[in-house]
Amino acid sequence: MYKLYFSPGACSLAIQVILRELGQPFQLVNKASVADYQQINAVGAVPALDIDGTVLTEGAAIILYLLDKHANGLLPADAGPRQQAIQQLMFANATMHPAYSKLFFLHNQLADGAVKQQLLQAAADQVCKLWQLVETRLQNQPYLGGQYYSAADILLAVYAGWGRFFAVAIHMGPRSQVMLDRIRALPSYQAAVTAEQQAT
Ligand SMILES: N[C@@H](CCC(=O)N[C@@H](CS)C(=O)NCC(=O)O)C(=O)O
Repeated sequence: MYKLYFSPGACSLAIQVILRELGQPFQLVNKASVADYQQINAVGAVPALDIDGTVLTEGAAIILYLLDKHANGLLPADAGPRQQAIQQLMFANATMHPAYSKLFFLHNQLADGAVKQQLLQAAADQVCKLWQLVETRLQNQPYLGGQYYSAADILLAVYAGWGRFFAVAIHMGPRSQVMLDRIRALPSYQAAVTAEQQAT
């Protein structure tokens, strides 16, 4: 059985949602409950997915592994749509996530004051530009990949919740809001949030 290492509200939530979408049983382990988590993932980050003693790390790699292994509608099989879905997944994981990570870094490292606020605003402006790209992408389709939601939409729904930690405005357009609301309303998403609360 899969064992998913998570931190509440972190990007590991998306992995849990995907495991539920795939109908796969798993055990949740809060990173905070592990004495030496670096033995699990030397980087120290979640998610990490233990498969019978073999640990996978890096969220996008874990997602691609799971979507290749289990039948699903989240990753198309045909080369063209598959490339697009992977591109959107990487946009979320390797572009949007690091943009939010800058906010966390500044928030944690800098003393409160004008400089901190200025840098947080600059980082938030970058995040807003990326949400504008999402909004443009959703001009003629409800989800990043088209008519159906994909792993990228699930990741974005998790990241979108992070803005509340910072005293800066992060604007998302109306189409993005609709997409995010739909993803957050998925039974898999709702169950994942509840499971994290119960496991914490
Ligand atoms: N490139 C990694 C980044 C993962 C990451 O930044 N995870 C955050 C939570 S969203 C984390 O664990 N941060 C705490 C830490 O790095 O110690 C991935 O995609 O899995």
